[in-house]
Amino acid sequence: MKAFINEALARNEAVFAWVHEMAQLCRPDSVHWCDGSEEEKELLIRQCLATGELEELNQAEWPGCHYSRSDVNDVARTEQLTFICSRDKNDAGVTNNWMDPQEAYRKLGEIFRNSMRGRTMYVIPFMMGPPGSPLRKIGIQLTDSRYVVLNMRIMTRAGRIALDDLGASGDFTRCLHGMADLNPERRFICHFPEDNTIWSVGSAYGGNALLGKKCLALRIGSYLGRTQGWMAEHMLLMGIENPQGRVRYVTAAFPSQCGKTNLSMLVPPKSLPGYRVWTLGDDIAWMYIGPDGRLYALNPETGFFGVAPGTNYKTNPNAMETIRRNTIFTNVLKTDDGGVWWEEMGPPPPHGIDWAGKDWTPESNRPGAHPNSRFTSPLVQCPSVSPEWDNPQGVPISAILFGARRATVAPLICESRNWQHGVYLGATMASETTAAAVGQTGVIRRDPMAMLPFIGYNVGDYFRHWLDMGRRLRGKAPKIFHVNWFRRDRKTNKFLWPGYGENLRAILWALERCEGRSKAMDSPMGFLPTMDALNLSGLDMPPETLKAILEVNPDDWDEDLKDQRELFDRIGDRLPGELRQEQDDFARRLR
Ligand code: OXD
Ligand code: MN
Repeated sequence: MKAFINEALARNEAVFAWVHEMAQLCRPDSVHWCDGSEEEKELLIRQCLATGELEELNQAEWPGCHYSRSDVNDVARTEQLTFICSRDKNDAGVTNNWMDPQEAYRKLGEIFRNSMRGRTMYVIPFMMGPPGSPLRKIGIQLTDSRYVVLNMRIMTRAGRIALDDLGASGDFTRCLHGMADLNPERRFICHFPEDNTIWSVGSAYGGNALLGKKCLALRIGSYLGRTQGWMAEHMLLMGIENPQGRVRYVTAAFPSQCGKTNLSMLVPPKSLPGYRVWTLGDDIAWMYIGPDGRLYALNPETGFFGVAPGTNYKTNPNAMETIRRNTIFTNVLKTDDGGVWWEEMGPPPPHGIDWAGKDWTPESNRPGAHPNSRFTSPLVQCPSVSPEWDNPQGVPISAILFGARRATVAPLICESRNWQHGVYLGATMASETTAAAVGQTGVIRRDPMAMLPFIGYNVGDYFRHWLDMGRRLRGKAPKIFHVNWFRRDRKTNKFLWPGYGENLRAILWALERCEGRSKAMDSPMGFLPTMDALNLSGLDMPPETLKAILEVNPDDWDEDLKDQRELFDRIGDRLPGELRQEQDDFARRLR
């Protein structure tokens, strides 16, 4: 290891100087440079088992898997403590919390000061995006959490590979992370887009602490994407192979916990023989315009940080297979035989230790797993992993889906009239909130492009960037659709659409539309499948139900339009006029 460090430091003055400066601030007892080797992983795991940071699972049943329980106050993203620290407040925009950069460095600096005494500071060089990709980015994360190191090793290309790629360059994202005392009062996740820097303190939760993910790949990524002409989006990436063997690629943006992981690993229903889904990513897509003028996408990550509850062999068999090995389970229930369990996984065990470390039985009357409990698993373990998953060029995109969780209002699927209208549909997305972020669940909030908590700059400028990308794609832009798998019956409140594998039916219609095939009818919101256009073979769906799922009811939209207008008004003068125009046109069509 020594040789590796010396080599790296001899080559890169900027890395050395920065690590030194941060170590002076945090004062760890020692500094460990992560090389990404298997020996290093074994060592970290042994140490974690000794300190209790990880618990052993039954290695015969769950080979290479470990269990982690977080602090009970540290179980989800904390959006209220997440800041964009641009020099000008207006550059953060109305959807972000803002802190003056100097103030943020000072405030967090005080919390970081001496906070690693008695601990080791790990230096994790990591790469987002496949080696050789025009979009790949290098980050270096400093952290005093071994759990974070082990997770980063799954979620990113971590270690030597990243430092080698960086060479002598100073072009890397400076990611400082520290647990401090895990006190929510002293927890801040700050992004300094103009400095390509992230400081996160007081949390070890994935979305707050694995800085390659939301912080770099989305917030800093979206900022870099705008300045460099590409896009960082909260989207899954999947391939759909038809019975003739042709694969087309789709990205889909859904808010957290709305089924991106399930959709990306979808197993086609038996009644759609010959189709196959290929998984490339379940959370983040980076997109750029390729040499042929088309939009290409790649997944910057190498793993899944998926929501456990609700995952089972019916809802997502590919995820269940993926997580059988080399997985870190966080805040699920640990069974007495060294296994794991969560709500809806299958029959509950008679007894276990719950996510908060307490005895649990099915009679306990509270969840055994935290609703935002997670698995961290390598992407390559997924049975449906696409052979293209680490193609440095990415894959060409045929369709973009914007999806929301809405009990009413939005139809199963709706095709936008053109790119600009599609951007409007994305910009005005709204969804019911979930447990992925601290706060009330189940309330409707506007979540533009499912990026509300992740846009690293002014949302008005973000919309402008989307419109500009469409212009640059000049007729080669993918078609944009809005989807909603979560519509409910007005009377019974039951879901109208079966979801999961059956969602493929809506996507197949979208892909046919991309090729100018299949039938559609006009509606105020956009084009809907005609009653006979969706392939519903083998699905027992009464026509009334289908009609209810596809309904666009002007009365329902009144409230929503008001709320959309409020968002647009709040955005103010950075809102592109084109979107206001689209909104007016929509209102007119509804009337
Ligand atoms: C996630 C999230 O973890 O969106 O992917 O919260
Ligand atoms: Mn996400």
